[in-house]
Amino acid sequence: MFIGLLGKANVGKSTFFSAATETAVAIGNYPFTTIEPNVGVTYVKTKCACKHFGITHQNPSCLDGIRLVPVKIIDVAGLVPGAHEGKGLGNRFLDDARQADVLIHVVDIAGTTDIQGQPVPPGTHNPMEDIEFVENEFNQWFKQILMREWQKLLKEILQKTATLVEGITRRFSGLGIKDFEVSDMIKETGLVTKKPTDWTEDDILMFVTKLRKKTKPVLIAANKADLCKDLSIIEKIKKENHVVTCSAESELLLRKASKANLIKYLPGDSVFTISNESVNPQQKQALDLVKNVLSKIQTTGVQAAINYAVFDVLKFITVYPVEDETKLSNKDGVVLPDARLLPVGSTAKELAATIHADLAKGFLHAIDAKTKQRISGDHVLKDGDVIKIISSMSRG
Ligand SMILES: Nc1nc2c(ncn2[C@@H]2O[C@H](COP(=O)(O)OP(=O)(O)OP(=O)(O)O)[C@@H](O)[C@H]2O)c(=O)[nH]1
Ligand SMILES: [Mg+2]
Repeated sequence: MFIGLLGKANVGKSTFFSAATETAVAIGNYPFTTIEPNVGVTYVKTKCACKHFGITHQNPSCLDGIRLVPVKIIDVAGLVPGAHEGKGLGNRFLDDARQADVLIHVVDIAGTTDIQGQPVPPGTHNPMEDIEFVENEFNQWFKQILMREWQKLLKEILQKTATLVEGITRRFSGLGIKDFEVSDMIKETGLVTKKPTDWTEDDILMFVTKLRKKTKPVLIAANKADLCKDLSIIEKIKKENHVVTCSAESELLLRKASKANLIKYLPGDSVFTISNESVNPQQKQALDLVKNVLSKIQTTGVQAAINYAVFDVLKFITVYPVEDETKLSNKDGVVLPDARLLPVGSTAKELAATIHADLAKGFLHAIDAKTKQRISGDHVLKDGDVIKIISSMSRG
């Protein structure tokens, strides 16, 4: 599970990253503050399985029944139009984010930066232009991967050393794209009836655009919403995209204040309380500003975006492997020690494989701790399942 941040230069990607991971990174109101990628860990929030059993347990990942599950996140260099031709920092950002399962496209919804990422007065720039050009750069990057190898690929097909599906899949293997996804897309686009030698450049662009949308889904984080005078633009974007309204800067401030024990705040909450008498007037003023932002957009949207990307866009589920289905624990007696994010449709055997290859190899059956029923390897798991794997081979 891997989230990539994507977007125009100077829109707040690193601010989002810093808030989400609680790590300090370079942030600046000018384009190309970030050059080398920042990699970190953030958490999705979900209901812990302890709720189902009505138990309490000591686990730093479970806060009053809310489970925090770690997810890797990467912040990369920003984009400007023409990145695929080398403008700005070029499209190295995509090389850095190519393994991402889902992308959060950070957009300056308040229009405070021009198309090159230079600061301008709020409302001066139309964010719709940014959404369009960033998507276009993303598509062009996909297209280049295929175009630069197209003649070689045609030769392989002619010499029967590879099929069309094999040839395309190999070119996209660095992006984690599977052969069935390529094959499905060739059918879906109708290109299955056209000889590869007859595919035009437009056919290739159409094909990769659809493949990109399917394999690298995007959630738009409508950021800098605190500066946005007319939030109705978000409703328009929602008609064709997954969108979450955000103020990464507000989240960063709340997380820092919470870390400094000035406030009580849980990421994703719509309220916070000042818990420390020693808050100085400047801090109080900053916190009051954030309070105003929350009254306008409910939550800062950072936690909501991470959850939405994993659970709504990717449709992942959370499953709890245990070694003792009665005590719901591992061998050391730790209750619900582990929570795993899996694609919807994952089976008990696939869960075993995420723990250890040997567990899957020697898989005999599994036990659903909620129902105490024995389940087979191809049993499809549900969100919140607590599972014990029985295998003839132990892990490691
Ligand atoms: N008002 C407001 N400002 C924000 C928000 N998020 C980021 N900023 C500001 O926007 C500027 C750019 O932030 P960065 O996080 O460096 O942006 P970036 O997209 O990583 O920029 P590059 O690395 O240059 O592409 C900084 O001045 C941030 O303080 C927000 O939600 N609201
Ligand atoms: Mg940055």
